[in-house]
Amino acid sequence: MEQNTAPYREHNRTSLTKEKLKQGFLDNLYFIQGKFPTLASRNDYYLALAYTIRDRMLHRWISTATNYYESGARTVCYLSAEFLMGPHLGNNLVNMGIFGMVKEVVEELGLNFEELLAQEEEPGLGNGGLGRLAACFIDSLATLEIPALGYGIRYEFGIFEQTIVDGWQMEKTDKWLRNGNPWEVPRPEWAQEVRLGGHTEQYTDENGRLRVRWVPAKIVLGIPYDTPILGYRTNTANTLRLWKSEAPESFDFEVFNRGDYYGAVDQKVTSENISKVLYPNDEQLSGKQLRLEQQYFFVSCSLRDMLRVLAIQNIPLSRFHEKFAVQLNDTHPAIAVAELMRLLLDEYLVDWDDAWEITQRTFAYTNHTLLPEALEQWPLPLFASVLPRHLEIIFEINSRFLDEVRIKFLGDEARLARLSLINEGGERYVRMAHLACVGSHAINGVAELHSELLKQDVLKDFYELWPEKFRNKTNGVTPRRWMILSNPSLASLVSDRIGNGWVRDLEQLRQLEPMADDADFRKEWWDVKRANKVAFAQYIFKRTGILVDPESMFDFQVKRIHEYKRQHLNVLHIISLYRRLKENPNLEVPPRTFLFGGKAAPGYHTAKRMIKLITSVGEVINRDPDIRDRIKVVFVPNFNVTTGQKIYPAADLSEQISTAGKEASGTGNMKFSMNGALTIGTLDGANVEIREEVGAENFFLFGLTADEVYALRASGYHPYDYYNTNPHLKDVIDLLRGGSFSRGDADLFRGLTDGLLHHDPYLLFADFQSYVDCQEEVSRAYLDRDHWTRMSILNAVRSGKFSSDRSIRQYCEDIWKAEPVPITLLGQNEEPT
Ligand code: B1N
Repeated sequence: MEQNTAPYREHNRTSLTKEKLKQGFLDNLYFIQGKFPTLASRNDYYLALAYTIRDRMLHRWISTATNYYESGARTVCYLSAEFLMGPHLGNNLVNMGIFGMVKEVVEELGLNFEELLAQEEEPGLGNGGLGRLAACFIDSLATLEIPALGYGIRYEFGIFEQTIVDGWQMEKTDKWLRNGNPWEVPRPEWAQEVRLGGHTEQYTDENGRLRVRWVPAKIVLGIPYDTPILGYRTNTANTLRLWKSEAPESFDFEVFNRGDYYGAVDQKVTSENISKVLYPNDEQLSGKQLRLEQQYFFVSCSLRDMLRVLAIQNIPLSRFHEKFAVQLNDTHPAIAVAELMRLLLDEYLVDWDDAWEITQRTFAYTNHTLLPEALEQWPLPLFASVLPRHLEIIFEINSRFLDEVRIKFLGDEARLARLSLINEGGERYVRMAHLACVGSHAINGVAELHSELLKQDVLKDFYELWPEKFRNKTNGVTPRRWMILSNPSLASLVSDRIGNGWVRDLEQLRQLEPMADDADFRKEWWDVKRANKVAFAQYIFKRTGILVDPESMFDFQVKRIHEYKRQHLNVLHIISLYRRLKENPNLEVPPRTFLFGGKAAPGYHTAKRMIKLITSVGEVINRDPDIRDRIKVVFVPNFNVTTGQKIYPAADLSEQISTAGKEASGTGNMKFSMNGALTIGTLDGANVEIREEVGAENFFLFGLTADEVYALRASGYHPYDYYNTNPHLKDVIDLLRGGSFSRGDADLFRGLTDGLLHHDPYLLFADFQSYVDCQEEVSRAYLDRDHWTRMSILNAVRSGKFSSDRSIRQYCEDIWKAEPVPITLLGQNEEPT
């Protein structure tokens, strides 16, 4: 068929003049929504606008696909069980460079642009940092013009919506698809079949070779749903491909003909369950069969999809690893190692050694956590019942692997047991991190400290075996969403001075360093922050009914609620400050608003009680007439990408106070710093590198180091001694224990306080005094507005390292060996042939 798509470029639905945009918008309202302005709802308008923008993305998307097809380029496949994308509309406008124009168009039509943007339900297909990292990475891949696909699951219900009732977290299902999703295109023609359960059989093939056949108990279909991912002001539009599970037929005719109508429908329901809901556990393994099925489901669909592409491009199977670089985002997709082996061995009849070489050269693995409770292991019986053939393959991989270890470490039986893919201590488990390590050519942590600790601790034995596999790739975040889109006033202040080259090359922000000494610039900087705080204060009032003073310091801790992140340490300091203010009203401290946000896993009772602790302390302090104009405590409900976009620009202080050695990297810390917040933090995760970049004098450091934490634990940690010897700490704990923050109910926080007094696994008591002292330093610093603003500017302009563009460049050079493929738009210049 005719290849020339040039005529589409000036089409009503693609042209970028304001007139054509308006016309396109009204056409879409009429022809897609079936509405006329008199009857249209806000959602109709949002959808009409979204389709108008999507129409204008399609030419890049189709051109990108054509270019990749014709160049046969090496492609990065990012496999992730989570993609926390956030709303698409605003981001697409920014990346196309038409944000301002579209705003004008919408306003000229008499509509409220902000309202339409706010109408989009964010696709919350992730828990926290790991899922959001995947989203930042696919943004950077497109911006750097790297051929790439994100592969994941199209959960029908994303991360639950949090409401706060009587101070407690309540969960509501996230029905993000209820009003339709204009950004995705289903591709049923590329559906894949996935087998599950059943058993294996041996048979002899026509050449007399013994082979294995998997006889599954059920088959489900994976339907790909594609979403275009634009680069920032490039022609590239890559693809996020998410799989939805369906039953192969709407009726199982065999069952139906037996008269079992309900049984047939039942099978349909079970199949659809696989992609139904995101597991809301962050850093906690669930061990549920459905979770393993989800992981295998999307991995199998994705690998088969790659094989499909290989076939249509006529690339021989032996070059699979040259065509594709597949990144495993933590162990959630690690079953891919066994699945690619199975596909090659059983379905393509490749020899073991060749299959293994292809597999190892294809995969690379990113570890995201040192927490033992997050390391995925599957009980053997469960694994065997879902993936019987994969278990056999894993046993074979293990047996060959352990032979290699035996040669290298002759007679070291303990080491063999530690390295084995099977945990044999008591109940037997498949260790997914070990499978990922063995099946990959590169293994990386997500911040320098984390990568070092991996080598010393969790993956020590693998490091000693294969030191050459280990890398560090410090995380990053995309400045498109986290600066331009969320903080437009700061972005234009910056661009007014140094142009907009910084958006693709964040290190250019350093050109602004001298401006920290310019009083006029500092005033403008402060005014931007102040306006963002006013806007956020209004948002808080609308959401919680709490009035906060934009003059006060906005001190944020937003992230998943977890003991290791120590939101309760923050609360202990608040109580200590409250006490001191009651005792000494003349204490010279600046007014401060302590803000918290984050979700607790629904089954994590301690985390839920930490939320109740925050809201309870807030209730007392916010009502106390002596104090409420000096400090306030606010829990911002339902922290997600959308609320994050309002929070980071409004922050003065960023709380990054995890126990050293526990937070792999953190990425919120980077978003705060980029937006001019100062950090109070421990030497943990990427905090270490943030402090290095912004300068120790512009960072509030406290607490034990990872080495000191380790040594203290080894020498015996006795939290009770801190309570007995530190009267301030004792007062704080006693207030909690006495019921001062629970309307006299001494039991409400008993579990929390007893846990701290007797175990305190995250060393709050050991770090308490250092934290309180450091907070005093923060307060003093805030009183000197000029100096604070200087530090704020230096934080932002020295955060260039933390662009995800830098992370992705390093992955491309060091792990993926992937090169940019600039996209020629079809119908422009010469036609690709
Ligand atoms: O990954 C982020 C890091 O910045 C954070 O420090 C780290 O905590 C986070 C099981 C996880 N690690 N592990 C998870 C998420 C969901 C799940 O089911 C584990 N998340 C992290 C990005 O590197």
